[in-house]
Amino acid sequence: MRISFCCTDTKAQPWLEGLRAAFPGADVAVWSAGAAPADYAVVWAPPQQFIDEQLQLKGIFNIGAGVDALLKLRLPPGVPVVRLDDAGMSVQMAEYVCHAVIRHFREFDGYEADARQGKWSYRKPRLRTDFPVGVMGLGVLGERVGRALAQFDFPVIGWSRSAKAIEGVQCFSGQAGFNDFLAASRILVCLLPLTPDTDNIMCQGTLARLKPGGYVINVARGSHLVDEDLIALIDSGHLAGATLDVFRTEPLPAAHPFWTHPNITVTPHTSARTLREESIAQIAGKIAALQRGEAVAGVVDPARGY
Ligand code: NDP
Ligand code: OXD
Repeated sequence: MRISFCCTDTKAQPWLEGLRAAFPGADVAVWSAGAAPADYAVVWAPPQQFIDEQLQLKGIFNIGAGVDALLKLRLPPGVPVVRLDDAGMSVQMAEYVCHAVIRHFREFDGYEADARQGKWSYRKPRLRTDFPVGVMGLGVLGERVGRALAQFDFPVIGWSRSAKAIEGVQCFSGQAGFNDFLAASRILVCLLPLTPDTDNIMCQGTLARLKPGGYVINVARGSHLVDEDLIALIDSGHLAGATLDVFRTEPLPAAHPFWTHPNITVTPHTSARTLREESIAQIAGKIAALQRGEAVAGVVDPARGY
């Protein structure tokens, strides 16, 4: 068996060692142009040439949960594209989103600013019933985030393509449920995959429907959000601010207004990192299952785009 590793911006050696340990007899190598075609590809943002050279692939494993970049390539028909299915990301995402929600709700940003000035002053406690949190996308990550927020007694509302029943989360689905979902939300968390249906989904028309004093947390993809619309709605006072982890251009360009906006918190696409050991174990388990002719979880449907 031959496994080819082609991951942009990733230190290859530990991945190669992990995969070799899982498959001692296999030829596991970093791809170079013209190398022998592989049976399995382990990828992140590979060039089209890599895909074009793979004439006998049995599976393509993406070392992230989002496959939007991968699906832009011409992929061989019929070869399963498999994304990471949690692999340690959902707990990180729950930490990040709960932190952002609680920091905003409890005004810890304000207390941090006060402390920097040596100022001892209390703010009036706020009611969490006034801060319903809407989670767009109730998949592997969104469901975990919704459940975690419910543990802190926030009213949690969720929205997905298909109907769901999640304890502690009031679920809406499809286009028919979208406006009611938005109208019920004050804090909006985006955990959707980036597809033609979800591109630019957070724009003036949708963000303006959030309850007054709304707050946006984008941890999915930068292209879900229309940057200028967010800034205009914050500056007009309809939205209180945003915590953003993902951007249309990454790294976020130095001159981008998000960096300096007082009500926007920026983090460098770090809300849920790929954890190498857990990911290698998951991918190796799935390669072994495919070799045995078994089905695996996390196979992407190219028609849906996720
Ligand atoms: P899943 O595929 O498990 O979940 C996607 C969810 O979105 C599902 O609930 C799905 O609905 C819903 N959805 C998809 N399209 C629509 C639509 N048109 N309308 C309404 N709901 C829709 O993905 P994950 O939870 O694993 O990951 C979500 C995204 O998070 C990834 O695609 C990636 O972009 C991003 N991500 C970001 C990271 C970061 O560090 N910032 C790290 C990891 C992931 P249904 O359940 O009905 O199919
Ligand atoms: C992912 C990501 O999709 O890191 O896994 O954004």
